[in-house]
Amino acid sequence: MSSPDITEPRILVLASGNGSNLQALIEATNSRDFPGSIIAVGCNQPRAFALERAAQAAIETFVVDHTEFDTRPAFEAALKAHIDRHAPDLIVLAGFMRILTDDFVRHYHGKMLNIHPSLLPRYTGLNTHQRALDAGDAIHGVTVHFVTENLDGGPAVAQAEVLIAADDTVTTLTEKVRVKEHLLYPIVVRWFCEGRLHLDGDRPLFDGLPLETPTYLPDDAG
Ligand code: NHR
Ligand code: GAR
Repeated sequence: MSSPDITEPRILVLASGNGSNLQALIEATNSRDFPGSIIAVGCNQPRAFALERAAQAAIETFVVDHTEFDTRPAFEAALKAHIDRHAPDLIVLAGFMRILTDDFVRHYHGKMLNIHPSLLPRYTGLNTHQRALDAGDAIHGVTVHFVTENLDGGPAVAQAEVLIAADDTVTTLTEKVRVKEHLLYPIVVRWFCEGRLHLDGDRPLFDGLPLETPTYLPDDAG
């Protein structure tokens, strides 16, 4: 048995709800060859199921309830104190539902990833599945991107697509996209932990080379 690598990247996950993406990351990082570990999970919702998933996996948790703060900066100062106490190398937003201020995001520049349920730049913001259906799109999907001041507009790292069927509803489409999220996020987090993925200003680099187009996992379902 080899001893754990003390330089292993420290991953901190922020979530607000169910935490199925957190679960996928817990399972991936539990694999003995994963080059990083989840050292803490933070939530803004005291009742988020993500907290139970973390506790089940013996991962430290913290809650910063945004309703207890008068302003976004006050909420974020408390959040930042918790995050910095854990000294993470990477912050992973996994269904985290609070918009973050420019100052907060700049403080973690190049160290924060988000998974967004659309093929960005299409459908920034909320209700992405409904909007893709309303638009009559044939293809939908998910994007992992670096978080910047530009809401859902930070540099994309990877995307996975799903085909929209004529009988898809928000429920079925959400589920199809969720399956891809659980595949894609651990892959990108692994790249980051392996030191293959960097943000150079506003340009993502993969193995030191500009990542011009996001890696694309085609849908095999249709
Ligand atoms: N912050 C910055 N600066 N940049 C990004 O790219 C961010 C971010 C914070 C969160 C996730 C994002 C998504 O993937 C994310 C990306 C919440 C909202 C939102 O409107 C929008 C985008 C995202 C997350 N939140 C409402 C708010 O007032 C609250 C909504 C609710 O609680 O249900 O913060 O989609
Ligand atoms: C995921 O689909 C994620 O892409 C989306 O919320 C879901 C969280 O699910 N994120 C956003 O909409 C961010 N605004 P989970 O809690 O089961 O991982």
